[in-house]
Amino acid sequence: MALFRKALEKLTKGLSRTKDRFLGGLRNLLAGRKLDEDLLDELEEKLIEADIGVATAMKIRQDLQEAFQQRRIERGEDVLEFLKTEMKSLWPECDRSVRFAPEGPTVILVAGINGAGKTTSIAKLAYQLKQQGKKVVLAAADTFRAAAVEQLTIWSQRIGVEIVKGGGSDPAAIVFDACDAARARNADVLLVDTAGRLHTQDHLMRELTKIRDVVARKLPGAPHEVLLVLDATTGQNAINQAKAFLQAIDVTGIFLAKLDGTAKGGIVVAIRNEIHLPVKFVGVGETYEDVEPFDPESFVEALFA
Ligand SMILES: Nc1nc2c(ncn2[C@@H]2O[C@H](COP(=O)(O)OP(=O)(O)OP(=O)(O)O)[C@@H](O)[C@H]2O)c(=O)[nH]1
Ligand SMILES: [Mg+2]
Repeated sequence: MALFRKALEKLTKGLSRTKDRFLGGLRNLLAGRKLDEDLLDELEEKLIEADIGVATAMKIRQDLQEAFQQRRIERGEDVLEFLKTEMKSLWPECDRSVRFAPEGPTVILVAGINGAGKTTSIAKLAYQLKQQGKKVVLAAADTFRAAAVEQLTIWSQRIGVEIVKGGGSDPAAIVFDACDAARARNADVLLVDTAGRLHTQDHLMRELTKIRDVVARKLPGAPHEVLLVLDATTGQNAINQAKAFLQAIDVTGIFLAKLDGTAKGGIVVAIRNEIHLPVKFVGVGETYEDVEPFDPESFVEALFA
């Protein structure tokens, strides 16, 4: 319970701008009002502004109207509780845990466009897994930018995990070696950093699938997870990016980075309704400790706190 409270506090702090701009506003908007068409219009608009997505905002509006007609809610003040319950119900019990290999190294491929937060998110996962007593190896397969390998190396030193980097520029070759290294060193998890930008998007997707094919040949059942890192501050754009990656590779979950930097936490709802993939982790800051497993209950509470 203490842990839950800590996570909630951190997320609430992270979402503080959301609270100020979006939901803090809602509380004022609702106080002392009767739930009429005007208020419904205003509410729908606020939901859309918060990145919840047009279709979902319309659905929530309809449900509110119905609840009002059936006299289940009457006053503006009741709306907040209604919204909380409605949003929490969007995430029925679903498996958000990491899929580990039954034996041998688990491979987690991390993808996303440049600047989304891949390398930082890898550091967060590496730290968390290490805290859980797991042996972690990193693969520096983003060879497009020279600084990328350096950045991952610094994280590996700070956290105290091994890193495999290659002299050459072929990411598939580095991943090939990293799989061998992970097995030879009895690692539990191999985290693979990938490029976010290549000459064209087509290049990027082809390189990703090539990396996936290499790990699939090297280790049974790999990759066990393909986490797509999305930048929460890019709003609906993140949804479009996700769709492009989904066409190229079997993404198994979302790592939603920079949730602390957006006034629009509603993007989590849009991800749920538009790309149907579980958000497994959320990033709430720039250090390796700033990561939380996504928990709908605490997320919705934080959103409306
Ligand atoms: N506030 C905040 N900043 C973050 C978070 N995650 C990443 N960042 C910042 O976002 C910027 C980009 O992060 P990177 O991890 O380098 O992103 P990347 O996807 O690896 O970028 P490329 O390697 O260029 O493709 C850095 O300044 C990070 O500190 C987060 O959860 N919250
Ligand atoms: Mg990077």
